[in-house]
Amino acid sequence: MERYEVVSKIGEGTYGTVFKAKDKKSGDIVALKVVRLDEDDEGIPSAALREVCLLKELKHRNIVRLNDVLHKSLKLTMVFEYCDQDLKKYFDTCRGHVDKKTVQALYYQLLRGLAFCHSQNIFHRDLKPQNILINKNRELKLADFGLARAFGIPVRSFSAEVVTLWYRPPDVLMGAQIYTTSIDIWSAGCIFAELSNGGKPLFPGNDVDEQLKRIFRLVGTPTERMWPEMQKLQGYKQYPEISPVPMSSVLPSLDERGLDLLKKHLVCNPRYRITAEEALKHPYFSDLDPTIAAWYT
Ligand code: Z3R
Repeated sequence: MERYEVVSKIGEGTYGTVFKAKDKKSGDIVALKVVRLDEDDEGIPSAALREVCLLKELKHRNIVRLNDVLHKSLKLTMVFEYCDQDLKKYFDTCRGHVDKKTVQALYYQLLRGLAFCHSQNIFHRDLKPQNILINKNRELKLADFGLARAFGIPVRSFSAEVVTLWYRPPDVLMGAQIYTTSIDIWSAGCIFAELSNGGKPLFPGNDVDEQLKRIFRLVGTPTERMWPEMQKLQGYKQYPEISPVPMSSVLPSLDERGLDLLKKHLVCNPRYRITAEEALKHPYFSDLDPTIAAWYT
């Protein structure tokens, strides 16, 4: 740790505190994520440590680089590349409007990062604007990938902050235990809608019940025919039958292609949600900025 000089505290994440720091050896600015382990625990479970170390190999332009993992006494420190801001802060600075081309460029990068992780069988499970980072060159990077597998998703963050439900799919809200890449696709769809609405969240629920009601008010209550496994979920409850409303009623600035792409994310039955690979090929991206397309050639 002597190698890093803390510059400032960035914030409290789900698993630990994030600091901006300077690498004294290279002069580089980095982000340190410090996970403090419980005094009464034995230390870091070896499975968690192994998982985190595996993430060092997850190298992609749209994934925040994990350069190093340091484990000393009761602290686990992850050394990440530094990015200037997260998507939440970005929304605060853009005062309710993100232009169409920026929405497209950012969402394309988000899907690229997601497709890469999913191809490696790594899920995020807790994708939200606070763990989506943007650097000076308008490059988008996903943070905290794979950490849910290492540490689990807590109900409260370590700093007692309530974990948000806004980006959770209906299957997870109803207690589904089988996790697949489709979880991240639902969350990504919510973020795509939020980007298109200049930072206004799509489903800002305060508890599980309100969260599900907000979802069904837009996409309609799923029927048994659409999602036969729903009633077997441990948290299943019957909700009033509501018909879907057109997505355009809540997303006035998204064009037809964008609305079609979003609709393919927000499917209650996880089996029928679009994949990140498929989403990247959707006609919504047919007029993507060639500079961004060229990053991947
Ligand atoms: C790695 C993991 C989590 C985070 C990293 C890097 N950088 C973060 S969060 C960050 C957040 C801001 S600036 C950098 S903020 O000031 O926009 N909240």
